[in-house]
Amino acid sequence: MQLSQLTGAFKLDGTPNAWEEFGHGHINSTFKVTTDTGAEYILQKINRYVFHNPIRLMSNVSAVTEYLRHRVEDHRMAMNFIPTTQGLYYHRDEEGDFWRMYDFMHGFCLDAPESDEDFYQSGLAFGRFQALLSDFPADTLFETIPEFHNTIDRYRQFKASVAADPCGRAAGVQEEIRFVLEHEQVGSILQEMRLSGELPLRVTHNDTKLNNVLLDRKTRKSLCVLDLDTVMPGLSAHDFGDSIRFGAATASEDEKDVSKMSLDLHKFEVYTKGFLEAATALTDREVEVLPLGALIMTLEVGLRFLKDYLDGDLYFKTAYPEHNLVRARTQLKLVADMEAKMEEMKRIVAQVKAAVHQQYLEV
Ligand code: GN1
Ligand code: MG
Repeated sequence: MQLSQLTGAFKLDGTPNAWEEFGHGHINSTFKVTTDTGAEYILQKINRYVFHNPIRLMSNVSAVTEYLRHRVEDHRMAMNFIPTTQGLYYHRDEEGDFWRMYDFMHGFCLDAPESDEDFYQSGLAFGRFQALLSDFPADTLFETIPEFHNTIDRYRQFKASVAADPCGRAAGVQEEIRFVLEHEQVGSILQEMRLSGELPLRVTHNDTKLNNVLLDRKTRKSLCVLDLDTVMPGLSAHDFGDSIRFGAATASEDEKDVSKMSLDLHKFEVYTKGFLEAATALTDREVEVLPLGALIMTLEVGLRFLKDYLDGDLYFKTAYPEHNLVRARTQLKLVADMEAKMEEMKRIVAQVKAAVHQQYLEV
């Protein structure tokens, strides 16, 4: 497939005269395209093995970005997708692959925070995303991955894998299985609150890691969040929780020495500050359950790694045979540490909330 053939389908400023592979994403194929007028774009092929319905995915992404674009003061704070000559936000090529284009965004992303300020900026970016979309009708969005954070369903699937034990691995991980099963009740709390309507359905990002935040090159302040493919209806506590699981941990997700894994309460506070300063539309109940969001997201991911280990490593890419088990153990260790620090997390959230409230009164 000639790239020039693809870019011809989109309404661009000028004629493309240069393109190169861009970034290091693991899901979509990405190219940077420049035209003879100097305009710069990103061209991306959507991975259809991961996303089964690219048309509905693009309808989510375009609806959300369009909504955001009308609510930000600087155009660099929202992605801008380019329509095709037919007025669509995707082009389907002869091989059935789906492509999209958007304006190239100047800035940079980090894989890990280099300072408290970086992590604070990440909290601000995801909090702002939450606030800007607080009036967007979340239930009009399509679930790009159905039942993604439905922990009740995740437990059902987990028990089925334990019972089937297709690789004969269950006997070797009894302690981990017991830990997961003992946490079923706490693991289901948010899903039950979602079902009862106690927590509102929000537009959630579902991949709230720092490397999805675009930072300004000069000021290093966060501009916007990228990678909107998993945007769908969900709970604000999930987005907060996944940022904490990943960014406020003292070790990486696949650290083999579990004794190195714990929750860094200072980092927890830094992120909470950014998130709550920006996510001004959350209800009191939503703010109250944020620490629970951190614990439940970590438990959910630990359960998914352990289930995948039992299934024979079908879902997550692994670099060595025990990789999923190692990941599961570090996540479960982090769950245990979060449980021990639950009261402190709650205290920090309440304190930050009061301080943010005070700031607003003083302005
Ligand atoms: C997967 O590949 P990545 O990092 O974008 C997974 C997340 C997990 C994460 C654990 C679509 O995300 O849910 O939290 O691995 N994404 C999907 O590292 O399943
Ligand atoms: Mg991702």
